[in-house]
Amino acid sequence: MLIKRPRGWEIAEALATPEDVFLNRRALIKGAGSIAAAGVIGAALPAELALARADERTVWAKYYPGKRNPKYKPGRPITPEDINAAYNNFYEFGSHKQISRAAQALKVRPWTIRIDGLVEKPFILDFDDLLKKVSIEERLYRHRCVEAWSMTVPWSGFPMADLVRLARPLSSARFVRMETFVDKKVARGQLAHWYPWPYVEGVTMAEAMNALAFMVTGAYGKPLHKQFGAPIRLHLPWKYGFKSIKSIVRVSFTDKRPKSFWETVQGREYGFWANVNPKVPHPRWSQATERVLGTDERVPTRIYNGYGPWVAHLYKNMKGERLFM
Ligand SMILES: Nc1nc2c(c(=O)[nH]1)N[C@H]1C(S)=C(S)[C@@H](COP(=O)(O)O)O[C@H]1N2
Ligand SMILES: [Mo]
Repeated sequence: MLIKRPRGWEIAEALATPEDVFLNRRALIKGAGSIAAAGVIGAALPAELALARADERTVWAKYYPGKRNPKYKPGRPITPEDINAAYNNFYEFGSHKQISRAAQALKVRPWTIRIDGLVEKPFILDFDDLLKKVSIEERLYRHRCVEAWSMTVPWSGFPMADLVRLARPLSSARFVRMETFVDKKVARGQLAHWYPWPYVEGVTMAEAMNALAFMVTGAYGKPLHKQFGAPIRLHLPWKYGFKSIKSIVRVSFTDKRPKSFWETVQGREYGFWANVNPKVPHPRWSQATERVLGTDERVPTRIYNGYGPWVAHLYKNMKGERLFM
């Protein structure tokens, strides 16, 4: 019999509390009551069923798989699609990982993105048109959730810098603020009134223009699964996963630093920068190691999730900022 003893750098899984546990406890104390109504329980869904509507699949299928960009070598095996597609954070559909079935209620076509704020001229961007204006490529990226688990995904998409150029921001724009859809009828998790819907995230213009910042429209060689944030989500591989906002409907340019969803919920624990750093623990657990999704391995976490050569320069001379929360 093999008895596994944790080594020094291993942490008990229970120490990494899922983001909701603490909050639901708090909501209970506040007397919010019907949490069950918000937590839509869905069974895991086979990946091939993930695109429920035929038109959504066929119209976009021709863009995938994008040509693989060999610059981004993850150094780890790709997380199996069926595992990844059944283990998601998407609070709009419930505050647990098994939201894949519930997320199939999301209608992703037609889909529009409002571009506004400090731009030459605000406009509505239709997602089908957007796909025609960009060039889709595939990148293998590591993703590190703040809850200390990680995955490796073959995303398809295009650089965020291309979206910024299409938006034609004014020189006064300093930040990009993004929003997820709100539809309580579709996304039952949004009935949880103690969360500050819509989900909001933001980055600086320099971060948005960085080569790594990737607008994701596909995964595993197909149009994006709904549970991954279809039809378009962000991925910032050097930051904790919560920065990578899903199902984006609005992109605004602003001179004020946006306050993100998790910062609003719990500013002591989730900051604006949220760069990965194994040496800066979350107030309630260590960030030193991560559980690799689909394996029983724990591996050491790396600063900037191993993407320092691309991004560390962005944070030089930013003393006094909480860069790693
Ligand atoms: N709109 C929205 N975006 C979101 C989230 C969310 O709950 N809602 N969760 C974030 C978190 S915490 C993580 S780890 C990733 C998870 O992405 P995945 O489900 O594709 O693994 O999405 C991020 N983007
Ligand atoms: Mo996360």
